[in-house]
Amino acid sequence: MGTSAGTSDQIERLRAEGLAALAASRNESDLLDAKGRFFGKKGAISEILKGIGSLSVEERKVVGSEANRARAELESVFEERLASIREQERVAREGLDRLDVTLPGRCQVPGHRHPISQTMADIISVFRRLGFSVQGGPDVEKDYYNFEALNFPPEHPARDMQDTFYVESDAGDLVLRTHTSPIQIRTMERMRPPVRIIAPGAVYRSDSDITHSPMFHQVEGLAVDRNITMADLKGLLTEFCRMTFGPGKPLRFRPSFFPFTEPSAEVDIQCVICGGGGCRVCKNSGWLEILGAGMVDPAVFGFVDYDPEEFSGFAFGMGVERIAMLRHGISDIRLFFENDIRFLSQF
Ligand code: FA5
Repeated sequence: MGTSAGTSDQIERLRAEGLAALAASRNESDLLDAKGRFFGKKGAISEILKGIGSLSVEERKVVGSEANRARAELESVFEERLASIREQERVAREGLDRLDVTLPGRCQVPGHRHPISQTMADIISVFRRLGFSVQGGPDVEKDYYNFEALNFPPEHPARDMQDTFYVESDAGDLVLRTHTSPIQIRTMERMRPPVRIIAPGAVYRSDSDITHSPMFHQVEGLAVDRNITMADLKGLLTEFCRMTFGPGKPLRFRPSFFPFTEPSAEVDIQCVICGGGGCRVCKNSGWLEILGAGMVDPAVFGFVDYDPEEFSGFAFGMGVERIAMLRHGISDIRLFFENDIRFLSQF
């Protein structure tokens, strides 16, 4: 061993290296390794203490106290680091494995049908009880069924009221159907009178505000037989409203125009949001339009080879969202499609 000054420098260097090794340790074994090298039983500082006997009494005091101080400091940093590494490991381990049996369970909230599906099912059930069967058709429809066979000639302005997505294809022009009325044609092509059908489904238009959605649902109705009159239509729709909304909800028939019915009507129900006094939803009119209807135009019978001298019929197409809004007092149609669970779970 050299002079005490040289040994002091050596102790200082070992202390600094020891501290750095402890600070760099990432786990218990790194810590033990540092301890072994610098201040464990056979560590460099302990070796210095072992060789202290060869120094003078004065030197022994200085070196002894410096080496002991360095070793004590390293010991205490070692203990701190060991405790903190063990704590980190415990948190990591328990975060994954610990089972706290006192925690409340996570239950699966049972789902249920969307309010529009519920309303649709209820409408279908009412018409089934009234003797109607259910028909379907494609959402992507031929222009022929959506417009032409319903007596909308090409370029007819009535097409503008039902603007939609058009797809040109080799199979002829296709549209996302704008109403469920094409199912009238598809049904009459397949069936001879008497016909009593409803046709529920999604429809698509370039529309969007608090009472209009770009995708919405309709239920179409069609009855064709001998001697069917407008009185049958009025009676059926009045009964439908009584069964759906309960007695005493006023209905209003307004003259209207559809290319495929003559005469045509739009049917309104008194606004249930404001009770008829006028509000944002009914645009201050006190009434909400729920459906279009009319007597099947003889020109439509021409497309499906029914004899208009022999048969007559009525048809209607109702908006399912409007009916759901009225039943539940909902003032904005967009709520149905935002998928906010707080809204949907109320039904
Ligand atoms: C029609 O769609 C006709 N096909 C109805 C019809 C059928 C008439 C059979 C005669 C014979 P209209 O465009 O008015 O008509 O729509 C019918 C109903 O759908 C409306 O009364 C309304 O309740 C609903 N509706 C229309 N556009 C929207 C929309 N963008 N969002 C939500 N509901 C709508």
